[in-house]
Amino acid sequence: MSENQFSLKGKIALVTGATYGIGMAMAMALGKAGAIIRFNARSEEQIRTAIETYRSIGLDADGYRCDVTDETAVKTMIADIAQNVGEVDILVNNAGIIKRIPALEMSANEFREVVDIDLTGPFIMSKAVAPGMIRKGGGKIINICSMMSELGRETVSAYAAAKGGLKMLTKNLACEWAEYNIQVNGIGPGYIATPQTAPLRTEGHPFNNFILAKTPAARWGTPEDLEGPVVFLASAASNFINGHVLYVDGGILAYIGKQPK
Ligand code: NAP
Ligand code: GCO
Repeated sequence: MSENQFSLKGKIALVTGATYGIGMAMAMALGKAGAIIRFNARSEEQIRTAIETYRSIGLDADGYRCDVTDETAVKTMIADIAQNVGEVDILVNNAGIIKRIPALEMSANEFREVVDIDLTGPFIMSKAVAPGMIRKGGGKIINICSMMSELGRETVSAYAAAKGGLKMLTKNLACEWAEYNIQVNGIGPGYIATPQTAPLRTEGHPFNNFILAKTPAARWGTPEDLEGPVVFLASAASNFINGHVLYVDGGILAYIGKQPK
C-alpha cells in the first residue's frame, strides 16, 4: 500500500447541498482528510452560517449560492472556483429534495421538481466539472443515491425514480469518462437522521419503529456514518473502483425482515 492513499491533501472538493445534514458531514470529512472545500446551496443565510462552521475547525472552505438545476449559475460557480483556487478534483453530488406525496395526488410539476434537483442537477454539475478534471488528468465524482435507488415505498415515486436514475447515471458516466481517469461512483445511505427525515422520526411515528425493524443495525444512521465512505471514494484508495454504488445502510438491503416473534 503506497503512502497514505486516503490523503486528499491539496485536492479541491466541491460538495453540493453542504450547509447541513449529510452534505456538511461529508464536506467536513473531506476537509479533515486535507481537501480544500467549496460547497453550494440555495439559502444565503445558511451558506454564511456553514462557512463559519467549517472555518471554525480550521478548514479552507467557502460557499456559493447556486441552485444545481441552474446551468448558467453552475458554470459561473465552477469558473469562479477554477479562477480562485483551481479546477475541481472531487465532486460530491449531494444536494437533493424529497416530496412524500401519493402518486395519485402528485402533480407532474411536483414530480418534475424532484427529478430536476435529484437527477438533472447531478448531470449538470458533473458535465460542468468534467472538462477541468480531464485537463488535470483525472478526478472523482460521487453521487449520493439512496435505498430508493433499489427499493420502492409508498409516497416517494418521484424521489425513487430520480435516485434510481442517479444510480444508472453513475454507471453510465463511469463508462464514458473512465478513459480520462475519472472515477464515478455512488454512495447509497440508508435511513439517516437529518432534517430530511425529521418528519419520519417524530416520537411514536410508526415509520420510526418500522425502520428500526428493517435495519439489522437497529438504529438510524448518522451523517457521520458517511464520513469514511466518502473519503474512501474521493481518494486514491478507490482508483480502480468505477460505476459502483457503496450502500451505507446498516444492512437494510441485505435483510428480508425480522422474523415475527
Ligand atoms: P437535507 O437535510 O434536506 O439537506 C439538503 C441540502 O441540499 C441542503 O443543504 C439544501 O440547502 C441543499 N439543496 C436542496 N436543493 C438544492 C438545490 N436545488 N441546489 C443546491 N442545493 C440544494 O438532506 P440530507 O438528508 O442531508 O440528504 C442529502 C442527500 O442524501 C440528498 O440527496 C438525499 O436524497 C440523500 N439521502 C438522504 C438520506 C437520509 O436518510 N437523510 C438517505 C439516503 C440519501 P438549500 O435548501 O439551502 O438549497
Ligand atoms: C423516505 C426517506 C428515504 C431516505 C433515503 C433512504 O421517505 O423513505 O426520506 O427516502 O431519504 O433516501 O435511503
